[in-house]
Amino acid sequence: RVLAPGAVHLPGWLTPDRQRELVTLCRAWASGPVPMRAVTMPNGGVMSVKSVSLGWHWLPYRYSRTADDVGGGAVAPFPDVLRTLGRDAVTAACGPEEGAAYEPDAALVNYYDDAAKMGMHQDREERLNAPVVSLSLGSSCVFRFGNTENRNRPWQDVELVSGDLFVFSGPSRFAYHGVQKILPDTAPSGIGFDGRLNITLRQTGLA
Ligand code: MD3
Ligand code: FE
Repeated sequence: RVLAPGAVHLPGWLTPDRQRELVTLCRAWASGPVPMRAVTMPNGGVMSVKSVSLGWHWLPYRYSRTADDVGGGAVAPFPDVLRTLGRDAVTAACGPEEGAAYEPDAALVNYYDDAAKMGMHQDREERLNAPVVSLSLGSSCVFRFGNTENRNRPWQDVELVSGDLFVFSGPSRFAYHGVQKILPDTAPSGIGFDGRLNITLRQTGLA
């Protein structure tokens, strides 16, 4: 379950009930003040993943309080349910002291259809090295966990399944990572949507 120091995978951490509850919440967040949309990168490329942010609006290489690429409206506040879930997740993966200290203030909800992928990247927009919490819902994927030096080998490919928790902290916080492929028809029955959702929680260090 420990892929590398600070990279902890807890399969099936979310109960089926909790998974369905989060899917319902994602549905509401996806139609909030900032609609779920594909982000356009500075080079003009459009991501195949669709995303919506809570707390802070993620754009390539920065966070803002307003959705500057989609009308400039205010971003929905970071919900208490995710603050509690984040602390429970970090407690489960890292222990109670780290869990109690965790103050996530941004959530990024990513939606993958069966063709979507995410290239190898680092998450460096945050000013702190607090843990990143990742929760997977729906179809499974092949997640590629790389090294902290570059986007090349060595890496480890891990299947992330609906209900899995992954926490990235300490020496793994700035590792390169990506989603290689979605595995069609792997969602648990009754999940209520097609494709894959991933919720990441972050502590930005911004005020
Ligand atoms: C490892 N999302 O939103 S979650 C992202 O499944 C992102 O949607 C992927 O990468 C997804 O930036 C992977 C797992 C993840 C998230 C953040 C990390 C792994 C990480 C930060 C540091 C190291
Ligand atoms: Fe990432």
